[in-house]
Amino acid sequence: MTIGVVILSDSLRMWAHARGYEAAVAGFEVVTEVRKTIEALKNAGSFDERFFDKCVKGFKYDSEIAEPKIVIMLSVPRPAHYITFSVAGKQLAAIVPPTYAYYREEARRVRDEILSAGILKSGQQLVPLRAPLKSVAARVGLVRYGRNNITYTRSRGSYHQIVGLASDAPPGAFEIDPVLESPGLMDECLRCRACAASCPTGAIPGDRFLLRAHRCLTFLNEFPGEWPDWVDPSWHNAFVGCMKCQACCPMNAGNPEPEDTGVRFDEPETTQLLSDEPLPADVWRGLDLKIESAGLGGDRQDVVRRNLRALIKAQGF
Ligand code: B12
Ligand code: SF4
Ligand code: SF4
Repeated sequence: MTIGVVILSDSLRMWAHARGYEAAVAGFEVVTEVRKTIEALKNAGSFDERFFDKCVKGFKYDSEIAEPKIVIMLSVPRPAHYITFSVAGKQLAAIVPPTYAYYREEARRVRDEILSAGILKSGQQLVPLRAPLKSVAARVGLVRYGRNNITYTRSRGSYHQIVGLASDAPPGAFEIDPVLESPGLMDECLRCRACAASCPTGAIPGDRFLLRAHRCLTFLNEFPGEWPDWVDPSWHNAFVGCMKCQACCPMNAGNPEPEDTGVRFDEPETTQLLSDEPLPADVWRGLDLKIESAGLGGDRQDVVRRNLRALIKAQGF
């Protein structure tokens, strides 16, 4: 079965190409197809309840536009970054994996650029898509899944951010092509298991495709709470998130080295962050402002300090 899709109008294609992005446009009904797939997975008991409630239940599969007609899906190349901390006279480059730094800013910037490029007609709206972005992007053929459940493009491997937008621009303004019935796996994954072998937590299963997301380090370190007993302290490898199943992937071999956010914490500041004592509000505010300037907005004090302590211990400082 195929359902209607829209190929890029020439202006969007040229605009995206000039910036090194990839783009696809589809009728909004692709979002309903994704919703059905995720409901079927839920009904089959495929999700850990806690993970589903925190990360999937909230999707509205809609947008601010009452009657959206199309989705515009973009893949924007993103590097990893790092923030520097100072411990015992040594420097620690704490990795911030691709997409975290300046995440919201990137999505806003891309939308604003499309609006000002004159791709849509005057009066046509363009707003964030409130739906599972990988699932939609894979259905419209923009990306393919890796065994690690992260999506890939030919040019940037998995180091890219998916930006999803909805518009009331009529599909007729674009050329039409089929939407994939089911999302595709990269051919390379058929002969490779490097990511599954590198995942410290066993989140990438051998008996099914869907990630056991409640076991993913990222699920643990993006949210508050104690580390579960089964987490080995040596597993932590990033300031937030985890690089293990992307760093080992041959499809990421040509990607650039992590970029410096330019944010540095000197030894007294790092010591304050690492102490067990609650920080006075003004001290935390100063430290948090620095973290925000690395494009990591709104993280809680307990999350930041817990993650940093764990990373420093894992790196043997
Ligand atoms: C919730 C969430 C998480 C959760 C769950 C991750 C997951 N795999 O679902 C946690 C907190 C663990 C997480 C971790 C990470 N995340 Co995250 N996350 C999201 C979020 C908010 C929703 C993802 C989602 O929809 N999950 C629900 C599941 C059901 O969706 P799905 O994996 O697409 O499932 C489909 C497939 O399994 C498919 N399917 C089913 N059976 C089969 C069989 C085959 C063979 C195939 C091919 C497919 C297939 O059907 C499912 C339904 O459509 C999105 C942002 C957004 N708004 O969409 C970012 C997003 C997915 N995350 C992102 C990133 C970067 C990460 C991390 C890499 C961060 C890090 N560690 O550095 C890790 C990757 C972990 C991993 N191995 O997947 C990026 C991914 C970009 C990319 N290149 O794909 C996103 C898209 C944000 C963005 N805008 O760019 N994340
Ligand atoms: S490491 Fe191998 S199996 Fe995993 S996503 Fe990359 S190519 Fe696929
Ligand atoms: S991000 Fe880390 S913990 Fe999560 S699946 Fe990949 S390797 Fe495993």
